[in-house]
Amino acid sequence: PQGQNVKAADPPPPSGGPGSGKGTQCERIVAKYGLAHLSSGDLLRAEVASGSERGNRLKAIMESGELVSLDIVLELIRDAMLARGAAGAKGFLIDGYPRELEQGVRFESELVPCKAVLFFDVSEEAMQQRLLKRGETSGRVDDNEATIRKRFQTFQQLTKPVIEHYKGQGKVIQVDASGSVDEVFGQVQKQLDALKL
Ligand code: B4P
Repeated sequence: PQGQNVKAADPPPPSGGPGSGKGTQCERIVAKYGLAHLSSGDLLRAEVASGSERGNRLKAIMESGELVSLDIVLELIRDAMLARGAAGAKGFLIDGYPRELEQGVRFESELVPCKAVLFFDVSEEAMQQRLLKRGETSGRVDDNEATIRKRFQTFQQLTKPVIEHYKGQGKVIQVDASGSVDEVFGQVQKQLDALKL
């Protein structure tokens, strides 16, 4: 399999609907636990910002609220893990991935098994409010009402089954993400401390 030389410790990939606060929590987690943070969304946005032809195609897909192709995301993540692993990362926190079951299956068979999956659970109403608030200043092509609706559908159809899959393996750490950033991080710390990363 490709990428067998990724040697760093198993990643706990965070999941959660769009606007659940995963990116926000990841920043705090890496600061405390010394993991390398890779966000599939950030990697994709960097590709878009490069102005490449592939980036332009990705931008259109992200604007529509759908998922970009499996192979492109896996390749971006693999390259980033190899780069960060070579730089001595002790483990990876992979943010926004896997977003469909096949992504998780291929990640674990081609790269490395994951240790845990963080799921930030919060209502669609709260997620929508957060995303619309961010949209006032973010300039992101997907922080608008129509795209947010589509992102929620994508989450229900494709990403929810990922959580069920990992629940079946006993790997899901579920966090109530309805509170403030500090309250949510308090719960995250309790759970991650128990994992002894
Ligand atoms: P992402 O970049 O993952 O976007 P996101 O779901 O909005 O999460 P993000 O981490 O940015 O926001 P957060 O919830 O922390 O994906 C964007 C698009 O890229 C996807 O739609 C898809 O097209 C593509 N993509 C990404 N990964 C992919 C993959 N694996 N496969 C295929 N396609 C992929 O924060 C949202 C807002 O809430 C922020 O403004 C934050 O400040 C606020 N907030 C956070 N916590 C809060 C709290 N506790 N209280 C109040 N506000 C809070």
